[in-house]
Amino acid sequence: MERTFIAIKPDGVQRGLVGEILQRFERRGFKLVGLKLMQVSEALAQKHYAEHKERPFFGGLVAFITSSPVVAVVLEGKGVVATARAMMGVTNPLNSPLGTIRGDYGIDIGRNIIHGSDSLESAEREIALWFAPAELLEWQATLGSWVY
Ligand code: FUP
Repeated sequence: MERTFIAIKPDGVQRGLVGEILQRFERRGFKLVGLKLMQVSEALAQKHYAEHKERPFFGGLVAFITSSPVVAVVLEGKGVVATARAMMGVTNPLNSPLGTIRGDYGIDIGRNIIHGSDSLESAEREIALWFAPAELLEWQATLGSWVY
């Protein structure tokens, strides 16, 4: 089953949006397979955002993501990479439709609340970067499910 990596950034954690954001994904039908509150190291931040290392905002981005705890999440489900991105909105919250996470809760591109993998390849890379294999749980809902 497809998996994606999500991070609720320091602004999302500090503003008390963790429960709200996780609830949206859970209600959509996606399954939590990894979840942890963590302090991001400089090294992890630089690896995660390596594609942006020549951009002028790189230093600020690394400083922001390492500034206070982040909630790291792995979600599983049909089409989860693209659907989680659609649920987040676009990079700039001001251009994100109402009803999306960034569109409902953000106004600044540098404080856009959430990260989500942008492709299957990114998801694979980011999950391996942020989680040890033993932190990803295989489990079945014992009450059965009407999602599938
Ligand atoms: P996204 O995939 O939507 O998270 O966006 P990007 O990978 O393009 O950018 C990563 C992060 O860099 C964004 F979440 C916010 C930040 N950023 C800026 O601060 N300024 C920019 O002009 C572009 C991105």
